[in-house]
Amino acid sequence: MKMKKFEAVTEQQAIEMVKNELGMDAVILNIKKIQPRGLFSFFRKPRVEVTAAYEDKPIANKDNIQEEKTKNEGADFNKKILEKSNQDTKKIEKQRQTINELEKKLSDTEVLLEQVMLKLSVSSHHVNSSRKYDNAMLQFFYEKLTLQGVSPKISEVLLEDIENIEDLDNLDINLIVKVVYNRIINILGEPKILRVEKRGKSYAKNVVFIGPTGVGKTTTIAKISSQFIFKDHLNVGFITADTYRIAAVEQLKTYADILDSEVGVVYNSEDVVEKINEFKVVNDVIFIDTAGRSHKNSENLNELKSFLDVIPDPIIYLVLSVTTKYEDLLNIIDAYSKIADFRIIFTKLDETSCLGSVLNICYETGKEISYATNGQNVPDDIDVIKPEEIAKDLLGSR
Ligand SMILES: Nc1nc2c(ncn2[C@@H]2O[C@H](COP(=O)(O)OP(=O)(O)O)[C@@H](O)[C@H]2O)c(=O)[nH]1
Ligand SMILES: [Mg+2]
Repeated sequence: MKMKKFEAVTEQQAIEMVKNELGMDAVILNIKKIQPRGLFSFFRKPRVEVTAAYEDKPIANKDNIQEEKTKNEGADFNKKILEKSNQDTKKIEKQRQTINELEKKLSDTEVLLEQVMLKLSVSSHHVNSSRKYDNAMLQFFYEKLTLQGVSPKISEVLLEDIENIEDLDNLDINLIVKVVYNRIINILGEPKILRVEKRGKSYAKNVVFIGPTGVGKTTTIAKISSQFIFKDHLNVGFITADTYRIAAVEQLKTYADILDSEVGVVYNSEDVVEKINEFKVVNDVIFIDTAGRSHKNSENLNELKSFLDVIPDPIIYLVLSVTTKYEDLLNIIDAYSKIADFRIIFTKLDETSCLGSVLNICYETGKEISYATNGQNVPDDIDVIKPEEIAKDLLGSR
């Protein structure tokens, strides 16, 4: 509490002043008359002094009161706005929550729908086909894999881990995909790419390409060698033993010209040894092209064997087109296995959407895989085989 004195001519005026300045809550403590004193006091009227007490807060006169009122009203307004905005925020939050819940429900429904669709397609799938599995999911994957050219036997191998799971009917599709995917990757193994380092004088790596006619041996040599020349800045020499077709020699010469490299043409085993000795002095790697040989012609294959036998430490690639029938591919690999130890390059992946035979071959022959070509463009249409991509292809998720 504070006290303040007000002086006025009349008591009423003084109280009026108190009210104006201190507000209606001010308490009048004392009222007294003050007689004028000193010189000329006779001419002055007596005054009234009012002592008032008030709460210790900013002194309020009429203006202050109005100001206070406005302030209060403003505060009220702000408060209301704040309340409203709080309410609005709460409302928005609630709406957002509802939307989130709806979205979640929707995506759950989508997943559910996908599963139902899958189940439906599964059940419609084997109406006309002979069933391998009682379980619809397993049957679905079995058909999917065999449709991609994976042999029935290997499709069963891929699914055997899942088949042994107890609660098969409630199995999550993603789990099946994961298990099969990993199995495919394991069967395909790590691709074996060609590594060439810049060597000392008089040593070059000898890389030989063998395989049936027209599979893409010469084109693939051009693709791989371009990488060594342009990317690794290695010296590359070419030797061709494909003298059966004039065009074949010309084809390699054309690529060698573009790549600014030398080509040697050889007709027999002695020639090739001589050429290698000549080329190894200046080159880091020598690519040796051979004539296409039918796997059914054992005489031709034996000739090729004699040729391969004289090449020092050869790295041999058997080039196979994925467009060749799977049984033929197995026979080709079998026949060539008798004359050489090789890695496999698959060509013409762009010409098929069934890569099952790649997996079949890896499983059945245990041969290492390396590159895959997917078009006629030199040097671009080649890459190291990517087991993950083949697995995705086979599972139909690419
Ligand atoms: N579509 C496609 N064609 C290819 C591929 N690789 C090579 N070819 C083509 O297959 C044909 C035969 O290729 P070539 O290298 O002469 O086969 P080679 O007889 O085994 O030496 C040529 O027309 C090539 O352009 C490929 O990955 N995809
Ligand atoms: Mg050729």
